[in-house]
Amino acid sequence: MLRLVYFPVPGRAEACRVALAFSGLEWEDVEVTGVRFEIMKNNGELPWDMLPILQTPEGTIAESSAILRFVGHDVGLVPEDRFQSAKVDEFIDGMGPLATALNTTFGISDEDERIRLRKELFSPQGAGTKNLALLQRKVSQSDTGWAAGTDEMTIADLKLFTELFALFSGNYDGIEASVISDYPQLLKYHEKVANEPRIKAHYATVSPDEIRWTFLPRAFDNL
Ligand SMILES: N[C@@H](CCC(=O)N[C@@H](CS)C(=O)NCC(=O)O)C(=O)O
Repeated sequence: MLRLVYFPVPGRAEACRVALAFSGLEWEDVEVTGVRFEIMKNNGELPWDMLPILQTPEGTIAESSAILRFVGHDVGLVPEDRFQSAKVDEFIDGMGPLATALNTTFGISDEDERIRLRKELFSPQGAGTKNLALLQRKVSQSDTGWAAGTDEMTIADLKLFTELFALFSGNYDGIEASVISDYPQLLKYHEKVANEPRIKAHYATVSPDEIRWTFLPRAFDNL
């Protein structure tokens, strides 16, 4: 039995959740509060003091990308070809700066300041804007339309799709959904992934007023 432990939001666990859902393996989606997180941290249950973690019969795996690679092998979302597999890893590692840019706003408890910082991130010179432009360039350069230029959808697509578009769900105050309308190639990519049959089936029961609305086909049509 596998147990994926994270907070009750998509965040860094969503790609792993999707891969686990595809896997047919027996697994449990364990959503914890901040209090429970602190208890787990103080008990030494978190290898790197952070979530998500995946608890397996052999021990705990931390780091969302490591978990994603671990599960991805079981579901055919990691190419067998070594070059393609390396390109998938390259893409996943290359997404790091976007997460880092946002991390600077997470610990800010002053709401006005947090919103100001996030708006700055997506201002013309902001780090968020720079990263969205870079990601748009990457997907535009892909011959196949999949993030890492692979023949089929991979874990790089699960990570890009869930982590990028979740930013515009309204869960992050100061980040407006309209930001993404400046990136037509990212919106095209959104439709490719959202309409991939396994992804579409996975989110089929999500309604437009739920936090995962950004993963639905045509989610951004009315911007
Ligand atoms: N590099 C890690 C980052 C994980 C991370 O930032 N986790 C955050 C939640 S999204 C966390 O546990 N924050 C609690 C804290 O830092 O106290 C990964 O990708 O798994």
